[in-house]
Amino acid sequence: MRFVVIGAGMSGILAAIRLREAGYDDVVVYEKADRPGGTWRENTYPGLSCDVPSHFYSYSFALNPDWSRRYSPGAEIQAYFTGVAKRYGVTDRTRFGKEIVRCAFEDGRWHLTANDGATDVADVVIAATGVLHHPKMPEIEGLETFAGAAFHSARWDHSVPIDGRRVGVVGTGSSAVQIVTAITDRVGQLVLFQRTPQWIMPAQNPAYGDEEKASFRAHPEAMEEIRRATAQQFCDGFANIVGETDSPILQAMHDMCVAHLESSVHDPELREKLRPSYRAACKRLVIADGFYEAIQRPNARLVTDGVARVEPAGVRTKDGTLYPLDVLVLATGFQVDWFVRPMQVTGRGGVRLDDLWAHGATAYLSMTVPGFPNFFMLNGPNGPVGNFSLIEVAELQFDYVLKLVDELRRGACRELAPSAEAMARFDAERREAAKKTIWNTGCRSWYLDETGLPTAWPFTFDRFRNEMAAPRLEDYERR
Ligand code: N01
Repeated sequence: MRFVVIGAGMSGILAAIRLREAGYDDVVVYEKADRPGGTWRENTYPGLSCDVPSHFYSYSFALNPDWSRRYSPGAEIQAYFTGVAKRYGVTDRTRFGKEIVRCAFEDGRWHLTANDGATDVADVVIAATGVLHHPKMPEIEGLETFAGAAFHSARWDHSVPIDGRRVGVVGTGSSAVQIVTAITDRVGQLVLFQRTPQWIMPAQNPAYGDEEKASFRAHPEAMEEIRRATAQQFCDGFANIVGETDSPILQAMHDMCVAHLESSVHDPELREKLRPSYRAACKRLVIADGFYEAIQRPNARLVTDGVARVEPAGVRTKDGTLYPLDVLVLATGFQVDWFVRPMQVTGRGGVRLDDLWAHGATAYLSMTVPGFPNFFMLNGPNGPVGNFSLIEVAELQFDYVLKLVDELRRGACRELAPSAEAMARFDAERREAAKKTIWNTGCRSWYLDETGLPTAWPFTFDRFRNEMAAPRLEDYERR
């Protein structure tokens, strides 16, 4: 069987490694950029790090004794992925600079076309195209008229000097919080345009010393134990209780965020501007240290009046004030509902995935779609994306995919896709459960679809683990 993996980010690297381990030799990876790394290649903004502890945000088979901190910086994470890809031979099997733009199921196989016209044929496609990938540019009048430099947080322009200059940041998500924390003491003036305040959970981020690293190297089981214990903490402390909005744990989390705000911000007026009116963890919880200190520096200003438009000189807010700026950073998030798109995917009978997803992307157990045989998505729609290690999610998903693929290998069938009935049942249950989650308690966030319903895995993480342990073959149409 020939496999094509689309994307050489975290989950594409994983898929390529695991396929080889499972004895599948005909595996090729397509990557549109010139290097692996996915989101960690694209995001290079100052202050970038991962809010999942590094020993948990690592592949289970490639633990890293050299992580510098509990939450290591983005460049280190990118170097980790590049290193793993090289060490496991994924880089050699990747065709860089080739974006797959079309993927069509015809005559029982997948026919792929790249942006340069190159074609390929595969029996199985693993779409590892990422979630937080396509920048979402805000629709702000006059943005193109700005005389200074304006760029999205995921497209940081390092040729633009920021030291001593007037820098505006739009947004208050994880990206903006990290950027503001990192640059406020460097810039001349920092203006943060906040549409909605965020709850911020404090994070202790100690460095690992040389002795600790040496000990990790000598005793890898210590890293395994950290990974196991952190996973358990994340499950008990959040991923297992997203559907229990009256959980005392969620209340304790809320109280911690309130205490963080109240003990950190001294000016009562600023404090109230920074105080959200919704519950902690309704939006994706920001886990960070230093933001409140940064925003209280004399050269920082929090603006809550709402952006009216951008002018050549800066940003004008709805109250008529002009904030003159040299640089404008748009930390405005991602097109989280695109998944494999803009790639054109057509399944059996020429059905377009775009049409199927016209009112929101869905997938059976977040990986497969009826009518799209042998097409598996990692970190696809409706998966557990909230405050958890997506590596753990992708590893569990891939173990499941391998079990399905083994059905093909042993000749039980040639085509495998979920039944329409299984998809409908899963989706109905997911929708019902989504209404009862913490994400549905009165805030706007990237977790919500266009109707306002949370799209992420609404059940416990334990249930996800159980589902991934063994496919229910009766839910698949096998031909
Ligand atoms: O994006 P976001 P992000 N005018 O979508 C505002 C992961 N991540 O890049 O809240 C004004 O969270 C928008 O306002 P509002 C993590 O999963 C992780 O920060 O909608 N404002 C919001 O404040 C994270 O959740 C890490 O009212 C506008 C912000 O822009 C995800 O990536 C680090 C606007 C967008 O926030 C995305 O985070 C970074 C407009 N027109 C990212 N449009 C860590 O591991 C949007 N906004 C720490």
